[in-house]
Amino acid sequence: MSVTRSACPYDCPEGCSLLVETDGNTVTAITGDPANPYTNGWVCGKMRKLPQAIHGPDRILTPLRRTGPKGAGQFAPISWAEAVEEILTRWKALIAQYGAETILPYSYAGTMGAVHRNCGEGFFHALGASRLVRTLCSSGKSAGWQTVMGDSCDLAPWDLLHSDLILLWSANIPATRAHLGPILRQAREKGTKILLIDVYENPSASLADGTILVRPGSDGALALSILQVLAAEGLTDEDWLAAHATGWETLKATLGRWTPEATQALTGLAPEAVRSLARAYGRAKAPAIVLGSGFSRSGNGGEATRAIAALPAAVGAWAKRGGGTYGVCSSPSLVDKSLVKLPHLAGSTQQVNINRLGPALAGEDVKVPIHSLYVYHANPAAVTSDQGAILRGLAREDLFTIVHERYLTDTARYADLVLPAPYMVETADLYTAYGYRQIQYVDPVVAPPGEVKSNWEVFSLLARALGLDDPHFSRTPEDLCRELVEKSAALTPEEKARVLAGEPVVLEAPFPLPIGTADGKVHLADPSPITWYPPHGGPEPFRLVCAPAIASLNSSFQELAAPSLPVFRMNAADADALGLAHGDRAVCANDLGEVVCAVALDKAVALGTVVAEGVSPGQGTVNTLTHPRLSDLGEATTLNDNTVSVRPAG
Ligand SMILES: Nc1nc2c(c(=O)[nH]1)N[C@H]1C(S)=C(S)[C@@H](COP(=O)(O)OP(=O)(O)OC[C@H]3O[C@@H](n4cnc5c(=O)[nH]c(N)nc54)[C@H](O)[C@@H]3O)O[C@H]1N2
Ligand SMILES: Nc1nc2c(c(=O)[nH]1)N[C@H]1C(S)=C(S)[C@@H](COP(=O)(O)OP(=O)(O)OC[C@H]3O[C@@H](n4cnc5c(=O)[nH]c(N)nc54)[C@H](O)[C@@H]3O)O[C@H]1N2
Ligand SMILES: [Mo]
Repeated sequence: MSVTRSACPYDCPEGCSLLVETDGNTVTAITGDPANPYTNGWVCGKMRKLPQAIHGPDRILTPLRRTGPKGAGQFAPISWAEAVEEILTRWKALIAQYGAETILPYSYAGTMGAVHRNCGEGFFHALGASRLVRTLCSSGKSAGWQTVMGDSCDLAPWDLLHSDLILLWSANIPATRAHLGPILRQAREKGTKILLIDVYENPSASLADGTILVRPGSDGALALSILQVLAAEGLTDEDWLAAHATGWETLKATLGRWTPEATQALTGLAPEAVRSLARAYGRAKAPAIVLGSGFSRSGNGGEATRAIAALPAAVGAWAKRGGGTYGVCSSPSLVDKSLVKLPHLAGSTQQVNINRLGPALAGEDVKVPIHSLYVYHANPAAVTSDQGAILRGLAREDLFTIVHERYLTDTARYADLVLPAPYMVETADLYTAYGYRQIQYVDPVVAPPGEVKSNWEVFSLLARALGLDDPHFSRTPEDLCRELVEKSAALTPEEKARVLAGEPVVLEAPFPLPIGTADGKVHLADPSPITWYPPHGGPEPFRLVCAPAIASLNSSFQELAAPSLPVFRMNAADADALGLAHGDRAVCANDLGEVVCAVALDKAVALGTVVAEGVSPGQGTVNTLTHPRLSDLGEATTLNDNTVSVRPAG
């Protein structure tokens, strides 16, 4: 038995450092590495189960060619030479007919490694393919934050030990920030008050003193009401605002519109509840907001982020240790990923927004029609909005689809060619966490099984086959990681040496945190005073929200799950009015389609709201009901901004 250091590759703020136990060929256990003080020797249940996935019976081990109808999942093994030859022949013919923009790469966050996540971008730039605008997750939040705070980063998780009031705002700690749990418990033991602000009583409620249930899409209005009360009751820090903010007087002049009475119909909150929340926030010594992303996946998500970002400024929280926000931008870029993404090779090719794959495959949004789709470390048939449109697109006979995957995902089932992909223990890469300032280089722990090739290996192979002779494509991931570390402007020579020796390196957040705007000030009215406007919404009576599940990560870990009906949570009074009891089957519907689900009533949910935790495999999942509309700022997903009707299943 041997134990080797590795790192979690998944798209999760925790960025855990791992110890991987093997018997030489087989991974027998995965635990947390105590050398990373935040991971602190333990990892989530998903990661502990990963060895079963790595050595699972359904793992794809060779390239596969489709032998049945698209979507049927019938394939026969072929060699890499045959797979590359087929890609070359089909792409050359398509490029001759339509130009290289007819090829659309589709990738998101199956792996967060600096090399394997980003290397396809360089390849597709060199090829001249269409460009994917990757705004599937929290770009609305980032864009809203940027207008107020510029490139500012926020607190380190352990800084919250200095806070005396923590608002868990649209964040599911046990699911997506598990290592914050012990910190929050410790803070609470010292007397810190913790409140959850969400559309349902997510598992974070167990860490909080109370839950405030808001209507989806109303968070910006709630934040403006808090600002209104703070200003009206003299709870703002005028000295800090005068020295460190611009636009406060302009914003303040608009706040009369946002009294708790005026926003009650939007948020569903009694004015007194908002006043007492505002007073608690205004009187706290060092209030912190742990800000998740769910609220921002909305047509008004960018503006809502601006309103929430104004709160710590209004009370001067950034000047107090433990005051401010955690979870917005928790790490500056520690390495320059353009070394892998090669933006200098990008031409002015057409762009396709990642959220609009369905429309793009139907010929909308594009000048050059898409006739080939190359999917790697993403599962759009499951996770991207408007599943119906995506499945119709993937079923097109005139679409040549290649999917680089580890098992037959919903997307891979529609591929013409499937290429076998690795788990992180089989590759070298450099990981930078996004929930705190951490960086770790990892070597492979075991050899890849069968004919498995990493993202980098496949793109190098295709680059050579296509005659893209840039010497970049002959490099190795190890060599690229070394250069990324050596050229880092954020690390000291000593830190670089530790990273290159394979140690997890964790950095502190400076105090006070520098404000990352050009003038070093928080912008409260630039380009316009912060406001609230309605989300996209829709005509159906219930608002549908997607929330993370504890046992899966988007569609990752589905390889370990048994197929099941999607579970939709509702408010008990709403369910009662529809004649629905806990566990009943119901149909949720809107103009995009219908989903049969099991209704759960065992957790409090805001009135008029339906919550779908996780993404279930197969057709007719929650993303059947999510529109491919974009957010106000950042062109982001609006996954949480849809309406549905609900009826008992007949
Ligand atoms: N176990 C697990 N871990 C994960 C993931 C997972 O799916 N499962 N996903 C990973 C990824 S890709 C990401 S981006 C992060 C996400 O991590 P977070 O940012 O913490 O999670 P979100 O998906 O944004 O959802 C958090 C909460 O937002 C709430 N919410 C939705 N709409 C609204 C609203 O309008 N207002 C309010 N106040 N709350 C709302 C949901 O009910 C949910 O409880 O976690 C990562 N880690
Ligand atoms: N309904 C609903 N929809 C959602 C969400 C939700 O909570 N609910 N979450 C949204 C969010 S926040 C995000 S970020 C997106 C995430 O969307 P995606 O980035 O598509 O994430 P996953 O569903 O985790 O799928 C990643 C796939 O990459 C594969 N993979 C992993 N490592 C590698 C590798 O090294 N190489 C290759 N080729 N493949 C690899 C995995 O097997 C997996 O199938 O989903 C969004 N969609
Ligand atoms: Mo995400």
